[in-house]
Amino acid sequence: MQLSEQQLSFFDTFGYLAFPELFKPEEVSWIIEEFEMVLQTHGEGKSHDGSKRTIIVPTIDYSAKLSTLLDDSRILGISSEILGDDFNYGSGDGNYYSGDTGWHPDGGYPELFAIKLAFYLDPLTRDTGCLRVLPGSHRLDSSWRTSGQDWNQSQDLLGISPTEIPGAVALETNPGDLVVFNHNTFHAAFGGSSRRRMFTMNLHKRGHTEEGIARVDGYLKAHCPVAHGFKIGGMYTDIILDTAPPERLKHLEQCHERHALVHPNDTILRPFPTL
Ligand SMILES: O=C(O)CCC(=O)C(=O)O
Repeated sequence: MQLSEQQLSFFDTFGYLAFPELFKPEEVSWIIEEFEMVLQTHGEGKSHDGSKRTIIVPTIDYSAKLSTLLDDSRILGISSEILGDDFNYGSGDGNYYSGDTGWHPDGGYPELFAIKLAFYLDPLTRDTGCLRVLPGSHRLDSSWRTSGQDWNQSQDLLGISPTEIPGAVALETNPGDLVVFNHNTFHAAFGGSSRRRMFTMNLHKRGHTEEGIARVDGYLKAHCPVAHGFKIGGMYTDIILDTAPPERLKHLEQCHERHALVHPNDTILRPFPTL
């Protein structure tokens, strides 16, 4: 799948893109089934009572079938066009969200480095917890950032609710839609249920220079499973590695290797499958 020049410009200008109905209903069925298996079997899904968010990192890595999302021509097309075809898969989380998520970015990189692919598994509207973004906030020199405002304090500071920030966009979604955003883009969700299902795939540029590799290492310090408190013995599970066709391995190689250097005490050394 190729992105048009307009889509690439839109992403560059606003820091997000939405892909309605990217996955067919029959695909959505198995995606939800596998997601539930991961949350219930590997995560704390069984004890989710809605009082707080239940999260697991990673998510697709625990399912051979969900791992194939990393081989999917639509995902590969979108991600390669934005990040280059040697992008790294930087893990991802699976959630039963509960309640609001305030405005925040996932990073503050000086140029495009990392994106999040977000799969929401329930129909969501602006009033029931859909993702919202502040378009253009991925740019460090945008007024969203330079103003120094804490957009979560808008009621006190500006007399408006954080749900009513002018210019914010509510990305209403149905299962099967995909939302992609730059890690720098401010995002939030308001009014959701106490069991809002969502998982992500985080992807970033492969490091080719000393500076690029240092940025990958910095990413691993903040975003890999162990950085979120999930000690799985490395960057990835055996499932995602051992079921990988050669093309997928390209996206796993660098983080697998760098994880052992960045988190030596939390890496159980295992051979990387041969490319
Ligand atoms: O859907 C949400 O509540 C927000 C998701 C989010 O903040 C994230 O994935 O970084």
